[in-house]
Amino acid sequence: MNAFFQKLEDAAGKNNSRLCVGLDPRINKIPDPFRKEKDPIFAFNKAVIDAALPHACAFKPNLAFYEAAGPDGLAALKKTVEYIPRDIPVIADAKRGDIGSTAEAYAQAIFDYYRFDAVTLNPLLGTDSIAPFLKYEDRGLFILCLTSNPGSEDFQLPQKLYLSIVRKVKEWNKAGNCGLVVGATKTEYLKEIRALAPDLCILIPGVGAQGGDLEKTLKYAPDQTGGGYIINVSRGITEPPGEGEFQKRAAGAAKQYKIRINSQKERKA
Ligand code: OMP
Repeated sequence: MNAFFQKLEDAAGKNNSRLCVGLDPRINKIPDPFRKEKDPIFAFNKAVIDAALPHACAFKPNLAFYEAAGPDGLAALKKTVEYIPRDIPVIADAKRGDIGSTAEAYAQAIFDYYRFDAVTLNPLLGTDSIAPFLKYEDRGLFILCLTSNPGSEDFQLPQKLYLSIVRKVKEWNKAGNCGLVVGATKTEYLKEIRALAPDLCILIPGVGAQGGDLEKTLKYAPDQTGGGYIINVSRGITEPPGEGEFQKRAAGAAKQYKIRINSQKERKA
C-alpha cells in the first residue's frame, strides 16, 4: 500500500471511522461569531476540524470555496491544511485536468506548495493530464469516475464511460497511488464498478445535502478486506441541523455519520 493510502487506513483505524469531512466554507453561511473574526474562513474551519476530528479519517477542502474568497481565501486554505494534524490525511478537492505542461503546475501547487496528501482529478483529458500527478508516488489521486450530479448522465453514463475510466485508472495505478470518485447518488452502478476494481479505494461524496443513499452505498463500497472506501459529508456537518452552539452540533453530526457508517459495516460482518 502506498504512503497515502496507508495513512488513510491508519487514520480510519485510529478513529474507527471512514468519514471524510468536507471543508467547503460558504462565506454567507458562516455563523456570526466566526464571521466577526479577522480570518473568518480559517476560524470557521478550525471550529469544524476541532469538532469533527475524533470522528474523521480525512478532511477534504474543495478549492472552489477558497478561490471564491480571493487571496484571503487561499491564505485560509494554506492555514487549514497546516492546522490539520499530520496523521489525518487532507484531500484537495480540485478536480484538475489539463494538458500535461499545465497539469505539471497544478500538481506542484497542490502537492509542493499546499502540501496536500491527495487530490481529486478529472480524467477527461487523458493520460498526459494525469501523468504529472502520478509522479507523486507517495500521494493519493482520486479520479472522477461517476459523479453525484445530474449532469453525470450527459457523458459518464452513456456507453458506460465510467467503466472505461475504471479500466484506465487501473493502468495508471502502477505505484498504487490511484483511487476513484463515485457519487453516493449512483449506488446502482457501484456494484459493477467495485467488481471491476476490487482493490481501488473509492471516495464517495453525495451523502447528506445531495440525498445519496448511505445504506445502499455501504452494501457495495468496501473491498474484500472491508476497507478501501471513504464517505464524504460536507454541508451535513458544516451546516449541521438543530439549534444551539455550532461546534456541539457539528461534532454531533459527524459522530452520527460515523455511527451510521459503522453500524452498516457491523451488520454486514
Ligand atoms: P455536500 O453535498 O455538501 O456534502 O458536498 C459534497 C462535496 O463533494 C462538494 O465539495 C462536491 O464538490 C464534492 N463532490 C460531489 O459532490 N460529487 C462528486 O461526484 C464529486 C465530488 C468530489 O470530487 O468530492
